[in-house]
Amino acid sequence: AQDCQVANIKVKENFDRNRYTGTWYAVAKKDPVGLFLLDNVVAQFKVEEGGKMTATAHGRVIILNNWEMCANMFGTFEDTPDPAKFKMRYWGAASYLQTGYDDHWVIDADHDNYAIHYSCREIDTDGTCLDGYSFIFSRHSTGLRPEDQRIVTQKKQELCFLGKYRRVTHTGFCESS
Ligand code: AZE
Repeated sequence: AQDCQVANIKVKENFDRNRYTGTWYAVAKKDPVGLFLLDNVVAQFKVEEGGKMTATAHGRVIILNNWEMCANMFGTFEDTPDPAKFKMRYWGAASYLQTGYDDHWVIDADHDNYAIHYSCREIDTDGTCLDGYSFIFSRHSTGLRPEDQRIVTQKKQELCFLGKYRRVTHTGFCESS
């Protein structure tokens, strides 16, 4: 059951940032309002000496007047009392890319195959998410394993984002950078 209240969304219990490190391929995404990563999205998570989580990500974007490029992005994560909930400060390698400060919640992850990310940027007056985005990540560039699909569909529903995801294609567009 889900009431679509952002405050009631369940996140991964006992999230282990060390097991989350390494490469994650986005296989599906729900877009926020405005400019966003289009496809070829790959994220790389690290835990720094001292324990802080950081990440890099790239993805194809179209900015300004139809200028297609690969956005190389950086993120640093602030811890919160919940080990699976972070605040992410992010910025681009180039100044004309986006900067921001978003929630970054790990909804679920088995660490070895799939991960489900969620970020609500704006909560509506009724407590539901008015503007948010979400990534479904896989350790495998080929996509999710069939056995993980059911879990992911269930979680998409709990996030009240079911039917709002698009597949993220990987064409190699960002592989040279
Ligand atoms: C995320 C994985 C962890 C690191 C970062 C992520 C988010 C990046 C963006 C980038 C947007 C760029 C745009 C450029 C024009 C969650 C994928 C930094 C939201 C729109």
